[in-house]
Amino acid sequence: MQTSVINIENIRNDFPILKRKVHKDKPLVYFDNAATSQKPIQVIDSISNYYLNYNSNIHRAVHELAEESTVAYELTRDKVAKFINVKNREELIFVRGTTEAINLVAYSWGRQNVQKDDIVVTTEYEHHSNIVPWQLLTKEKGAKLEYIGVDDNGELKLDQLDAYLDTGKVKIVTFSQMSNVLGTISKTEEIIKKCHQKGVRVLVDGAQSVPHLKVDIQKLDCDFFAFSAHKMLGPTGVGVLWAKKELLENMAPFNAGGDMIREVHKYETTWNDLPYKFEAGTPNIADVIGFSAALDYLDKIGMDKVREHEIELTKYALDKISAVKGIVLYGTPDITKRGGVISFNLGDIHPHDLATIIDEDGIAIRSGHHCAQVLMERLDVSATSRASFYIYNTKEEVDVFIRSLNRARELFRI
Ligand code: C6P
Repeated sequence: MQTSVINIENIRNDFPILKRKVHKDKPLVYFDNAATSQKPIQVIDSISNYYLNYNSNIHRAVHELAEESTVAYELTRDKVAKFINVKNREELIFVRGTTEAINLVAYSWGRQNVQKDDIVVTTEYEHHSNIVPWQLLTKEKGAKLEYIGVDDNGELKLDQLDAYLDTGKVKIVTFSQMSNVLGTISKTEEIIKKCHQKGVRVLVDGAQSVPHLKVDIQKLDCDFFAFSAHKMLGPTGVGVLWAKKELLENMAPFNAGGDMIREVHKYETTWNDLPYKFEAGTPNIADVIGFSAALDYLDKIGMDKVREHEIELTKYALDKISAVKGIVLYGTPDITKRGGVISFNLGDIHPHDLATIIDEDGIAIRSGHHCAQVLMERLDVSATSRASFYIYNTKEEVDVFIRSLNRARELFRI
């Protein structure tokens, strides 16, 4: 059950859900990790331990439980800082997920900094979360939203970025470090450098990259970075926005209410210090604490090994799936330029039909537009099927998947 890199058997023992059967007697093959990953027992235990033993609100009371929960919540912030190499912990804001992080930037930074006729640049392979907030902003401001195109290999056409930057009107460039459909890994550092040479801000959507690659914020030197805990063994409802301190200090709050204030008077309020200025109301305490255990888990394996394992598994899967009659694959065949995500179509089987058939064999994949309809238009398809891997997936599971695809192919006489 090994790849050459990590001991998957030990890892799988930590994930109770992987022992369950679906459709009565079929072992679960979970290939929908780009949507959300499974959770190890360490994460589940840490959340129940919080509720069983020290459930209480944070940053408010002085009693022992409140002290314990505040310490545990703030410890996660320190761990996130270490995990993605952030220097100042106060630059890390807990939000509900990548979607909320991007909305926060579009709302708070965008409304102050983007004006009529300015340009916001995104890409054709963005998730809707990195398109719609910018549509709202640019429409409101009379600004323009432009797209960096995707070439036939599934890579960004960076000459188009150069052309946009040359107009002198671009205020922010926002793109995902790894596409959730094609798996393409963006040339992140190159894009950031190009933008900064022209004084343009950069937001990186790390929803698909942080779970699978070693990310170093200080090295990247972007301006904003967003990701979600639930795609990296953590609970749902927790995400992180990192932003440079001077930007956060000059931005207006996103949500207003408790904890984000210093003083409230009848008609005036002053804001709390960072990061609390952007964490209004009682946060998702239990799940932030659970996220700590997820970070420990990944740290223990090592992100280099996570990546190596996925390269080996994806290469194996690409070799096998390419041989399936009628298969159409999207994205680059160059394994060094992509993550563990394989989008495909099989003959003229609708992806939802295909996903339903292979689900009968216990295989969970995603089908549809993957919240990336702009990319679907670019690929000239209405939908694709998508298999996405993580640390607990095996070559044996890939074999089951390929057998199931061939069963579907035979059913449809392809
Ligand atoms: N993509 C997928 O199946 P949230 O839902 O806020 O945690 O993450 C949104 C998001 C933003 N950017 C990228 C690149 C993403 O992949 C996602 C989530 C999932 O592809 C669910 S739609």
